[in-house]
Amino acid sequence: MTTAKAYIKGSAFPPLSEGTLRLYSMRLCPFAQRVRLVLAHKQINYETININLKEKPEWFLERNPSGSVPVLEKDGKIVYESVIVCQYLDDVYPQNRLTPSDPYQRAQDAILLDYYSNKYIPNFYKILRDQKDEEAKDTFKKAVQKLDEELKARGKYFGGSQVAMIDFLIWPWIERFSLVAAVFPEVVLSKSNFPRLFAWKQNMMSLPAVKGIAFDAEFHQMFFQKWLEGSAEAYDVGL
Ligand code: GSH
Repeated sequence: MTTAKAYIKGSAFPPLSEGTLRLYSMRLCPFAQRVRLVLAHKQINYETININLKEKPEWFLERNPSGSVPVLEKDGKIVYESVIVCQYLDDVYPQNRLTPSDPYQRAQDAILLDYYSNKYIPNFYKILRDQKDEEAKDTFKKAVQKLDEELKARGKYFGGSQVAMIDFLIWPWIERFSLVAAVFPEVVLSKSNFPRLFAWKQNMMSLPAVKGIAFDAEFHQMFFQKWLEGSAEAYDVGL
């Protein structure tokens, strides 16, 4: 749920009923968004408990000692780390399967995800923190080019003709792309700069799972500003 206020340190544990699947999340967290996309795509019912990540409730830290969202809980079983949670959901709820059955394709997707996790995501944040970080900008631009290039061989989606897990794992930082483009205009995600990635973005935005939970650029900007300032208010922005 994107309209529920975050639970903060000292708040009582919200009772969890038997058989209910619960996601500990944060409304603007891109890692949690990966899980929300998979849940939406697979049409799985769940409840959301948003967490104030500046002042975390004790019961949240008991569930994931590293203190990060997303965390999944059901009937005493707890799973965290976004990629692991997404994979777990695809294994437990086989409808609308997202993981390729071909081991070679799975390996190719894992290689792309590894590249994305090491070259794109960290530099995305480095650029936002320091617009003059030329090394970050250079690596980030190469990563965007690489995504565009990959789509030449892969097709409409990174998953080929159908959306796959790799698409949902990549999506959240493309939804937030305008944050970086605003300070690094060379990478504006236009049809002329990165035609395939641009088309992919349009294709993704037409999917019900993506449409249902996307925030617009202004909203991301509003959250990001407060987050950079280290404000505890970031987590309830817009509510
Ligand atoms: N590797 C983790 C994953 O993939 O789930 C990263 C998750 C992550 O960094 N989540 C952020 C978080 O919980 C919010 S977007 N930060 C709070 C903290 O680490 O203290």
